[in-house]
Amino acid sequence: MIKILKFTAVFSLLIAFEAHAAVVISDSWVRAVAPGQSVGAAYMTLKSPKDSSLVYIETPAAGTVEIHSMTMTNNVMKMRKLEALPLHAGKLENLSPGGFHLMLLDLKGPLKAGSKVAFTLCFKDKANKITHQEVILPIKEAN
Ligand SMILES: [Cu+2]
Repeated sequence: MIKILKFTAVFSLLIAFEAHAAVVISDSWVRAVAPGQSVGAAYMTLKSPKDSSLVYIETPAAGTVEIHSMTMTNNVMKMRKLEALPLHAGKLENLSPGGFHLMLLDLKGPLKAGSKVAFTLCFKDKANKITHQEVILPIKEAN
């Protein structure tokens, strides 16, 4: 079963983590997935105040989350797994359809538009310090 947080829980999570928020996360969403499918994708824009990398992602909605890039070679779409997504200080890094994305593998259930999914993002800075950030992503139909 996918863990769906109610509005009140979302609100208190936002307040609890705001003080530690190092990376600004915006335009974040999860693509709705029909029942029976085991793979999904999540998108967001990340802006880190300092050089760091997105190194690990976790969600109760999926068994594994991978960072993927997507490229077109001879009209063939290719996805590649990245060990980390580098973030440059003050620059927007866009994860969007057709480009970088978070690949959700081994989905625990259908992802229904209108619901929400919690994610934990782990960032590593140049001094190898790891920080975690919680985000709640809305599930939307791709358009
Ligand atoms: Cu992918």
